Amino acid sequence: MKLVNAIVQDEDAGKVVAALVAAGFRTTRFDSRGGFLRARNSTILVGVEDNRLDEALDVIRASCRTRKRLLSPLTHVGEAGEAFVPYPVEVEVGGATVFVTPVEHYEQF
Ligand code: 2BA
Ligand code: 2BA
Repeated sequence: MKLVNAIVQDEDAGKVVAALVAAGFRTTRFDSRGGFLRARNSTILVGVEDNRLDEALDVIRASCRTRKRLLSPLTHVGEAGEAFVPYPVEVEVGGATVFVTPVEHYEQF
């Protein structure tokens, strides 16, 4: 079994979860926040059998898209110790950042 940790943009998270559930996967969604943009994103956990891992990743891939975001000069103001960026910087936020780890033990009780 593998545990998929997928960090996706908030705009795509509902679609990702719905597509995974429709394909028969079980999921858990957390609200999260990226360290760089400080914007909300979502982290989706999917415990999958090894033989369905690629299918799960395909479903995630099909439900997300990359977007450009502006890192505003004001984003970091007011937080002690943070660097101040004096002009807007455009960054491309990926559709999903995915970590796959082996599951040593799985149990439901
Ligand atoms: P954030 O940390 O808010 O990053 C948003 C986007 O800003 C990133 O998109 C990237 O394009 C840019 N960025 C991040 N750190 C940067 C830096 N030090 N210098 C220049 N540009 C930078 P993505 O790479 O697609 O990441 C989207 C979100 O996925 C991230 O939001 C973070 O929440 C998560 N993420 C990405 N890589 C990660 C990692 N290695 N570990 C944990 N979370 C990660
Ligand atoms: P939910 O996804 O909201 O699922 C709640 C309960 O609904 C499940 O309880 C299960 O009894 C049923 N259920 C879920 N998906 C189903 C499906 N495709 N067909 C039939 N019944 C289904 P639990 O299995 O005890 O799971 C409780 C919560 O634990 C889940 O909430 C989910 O947040 C998490 N979870 C369970 N298995 C997971 C996995 N493989 N990966 C990620 N999260 C999981």
